[in-house]
Formats: sequence, C-alpha cells, structure tokens
Amino acid sequence: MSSTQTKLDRLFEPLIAGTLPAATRVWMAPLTRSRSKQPGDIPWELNAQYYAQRADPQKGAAVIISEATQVSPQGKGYAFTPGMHSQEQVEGWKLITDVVHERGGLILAQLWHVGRISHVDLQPDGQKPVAPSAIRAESVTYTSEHSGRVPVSEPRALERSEIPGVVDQFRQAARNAMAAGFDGVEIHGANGYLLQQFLRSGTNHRTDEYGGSLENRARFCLEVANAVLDVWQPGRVGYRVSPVGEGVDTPGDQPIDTYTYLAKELGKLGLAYIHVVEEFGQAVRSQETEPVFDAIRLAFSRHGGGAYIANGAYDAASAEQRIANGKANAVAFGKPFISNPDLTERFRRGAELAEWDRDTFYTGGAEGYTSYPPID
Ligand code: 8OZ
Repeated sequence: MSSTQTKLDRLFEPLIAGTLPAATRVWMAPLTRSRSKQPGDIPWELNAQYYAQRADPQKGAAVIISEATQVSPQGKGYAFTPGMHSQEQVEGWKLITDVVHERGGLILAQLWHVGRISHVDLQPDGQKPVAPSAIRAESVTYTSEHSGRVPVSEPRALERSEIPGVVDQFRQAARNAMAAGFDGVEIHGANGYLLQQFLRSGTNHRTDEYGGSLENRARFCLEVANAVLDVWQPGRVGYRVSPVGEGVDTPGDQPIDTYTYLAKELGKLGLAYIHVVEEFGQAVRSQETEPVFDAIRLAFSRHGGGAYIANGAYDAASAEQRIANGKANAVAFGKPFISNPDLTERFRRGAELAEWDRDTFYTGGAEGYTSYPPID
C-alpha cells in the first residue's frame, strides 16, 4: 500500500442488508452486457464464467446484482438481454447461481420491464410496446446484431384492466428467480423503464388511479414491490431508483417530493435496501443533488427500510468517504467491475485499475467480457 493511499477500513467491513450477509461494502451494480444465448434469451456457460470471475466476496463483489433481466417477453427492450420467464432461462440462471455460491458469493436478480423503451421487432407478435401513456421516448435501442441503433417504437397505453397482469409478471419472475437459486431480487425502478414511467408525470398522463397525484403515480411501483413480497421476505428485496437527471427522457416533477414519498413507502415494506443511481449520463452529483439523496436515505430508514446503496462514478476513496460520512452503507460499482473482476482485491492493495473498453460493452462473445484477467 502506498503511503498516500486513503485507508479503506469502512469499505471492507461486513454489512447485513436486510437479511443479506454481505462480506464487504463493495457491491457489483447491474450491468447490461447483451450476451444471452439465442434463441430464447437464455443465460448460459459464458455468462456463468463472467459472474464466477467476480463472485469471491473478499476479492470481487460482496453482492452481485445481476444484469437487468426481463420479467416477460413484453418487458424486453434490447436484443440479447436475458429473461426470467421461461423454464430454459431458469435452468440457465441455475448455472450462474451455482458457480457464484461455490465461490461463497451472493447474487440477486434484477427484475426489469422496459415499458416504452422497446421496439415492435422485439415485442411478441410485433405489437407496440406498452407504457402508462402513449408517449414515444426520445431513445434508441438495438433489435438485432446488425440493426445498429434504432429509435424506440411508439408505445400504446396499458388498459386499466391489463395492469394487474403486468404486476403479476413481476410476481412470477420473482418466483422464477427463487427457483433459479438467487439470494434475493432487486426491482428495477430506475433509468426510464416501466416503473419510472409510471412514477414521473412527464411519462404518465393517466386519468385513472395510476396517474395524476404522486400517490397514484407511485401505485404501480408499490404494487410491484408488494407482488415481489408475496414471494420473497422483505430482507431479500431491494429497489433501484434514479432520482436525478431525466433518465431516458422522463421529465417532470420535483425529485425530492417524488422520491421521498416512494422511499418512505418502500421503507414501510421493510425492504433490505434502496439502491440509488446518484450519477449516470447527464446526471451528476452536486450541491443540488445532495438533499435529494439525504431525503431518500432518511425517509427509507426512518420508516423501516434497510441499507442505502450508492451508485455512480465512485472510486475506492470516494466510496470510503461516503460510507464514513454516514451517507451510504455500501457502494455498487459498475464499469470498474467490467474490467476488474477482482476489484476489491485491487482496492485492498491500492493497485492500478484496468481500463474498460466501451466498444465491447454490448457486443457479444468473450472479448471484453470474460477476457479481463485478475491481478494474480
Ligand atoms: C445500458 C444499456 C441497456 C440497458 C439500465 C438496463 O440503464 C439498463 C441498460 C443500460 O438500467
């Protein structure tokens, strides 16, 4: 260890989040890598090797949060992302949970419905993607290996009568995640996908009990959380939010009001953790965003919620400081885990981090995926 290196005592302390016994405060953030087996969006050996490389809780991630995983065919928005709705997918995920557990690790499944961030070519029977309201996003996706970036399709508004069925997609995916051997689940409520589309007034123009007031806009999010709790004990369930920035084109509202309310209600459910994307794309941590994070942390914990997991452009020193200041209980690292499978070991040694290669984030195959070596 060099003499100038920050001491990282807090980062390496264990943390019990809900009932998740995490060995350290270094978690792996969900990372879309678009490498599931085709046809069928099935997790397979290559994915198992990738997760295994990061699974040692002392050298890699204390908790791995899986890549975003569609709860249903309708919930899919990008080519090659995995699902949690077919028997083959459950069998594929078992390969992954088994190797992670062999290495002593913990892995949660991130449950995802993209809502309007999709394309007719990715949807069952070429139908329009579904959303709270029929408002097209200014966003792009990939529909095949050769498609390049294509604008997402115009969505259709969900009928009131269809909403329980969409909630049920999450309940069933939560069951499937349990059958696949996961240690818990994270609900993807962030980054402009379906739950956030309901929550924010820019994307939700509904006039029924799922739109209008903040309580109404949060209703779908809380119904999904409750559905997941029909399957999992709350100590094994987390919820991810991205309160700052527009997040895939969902303008509107005061984030502090919206997310304080949501965090309070999620806290009452006794969830293990709230995972906060503090910085992503155009959204950066600043003097203006701090009060939002403080409000979320306090609302969640005061009402019975567990840990606050911070995410977004942290390094070892800033993560240590954030935890020492009482502003986070753990930090989820994303891109650093792409190129450093043994990220915690490198933090312990004060070693150089390997650079990640953006060109292979979503390209398929082992290159830029399982090809980053550990330090030893
Ligand atoms: C990058 C590319 C595609 C999807 C997210 C699931 O932002 C994603 C995602 C990230 O949460």
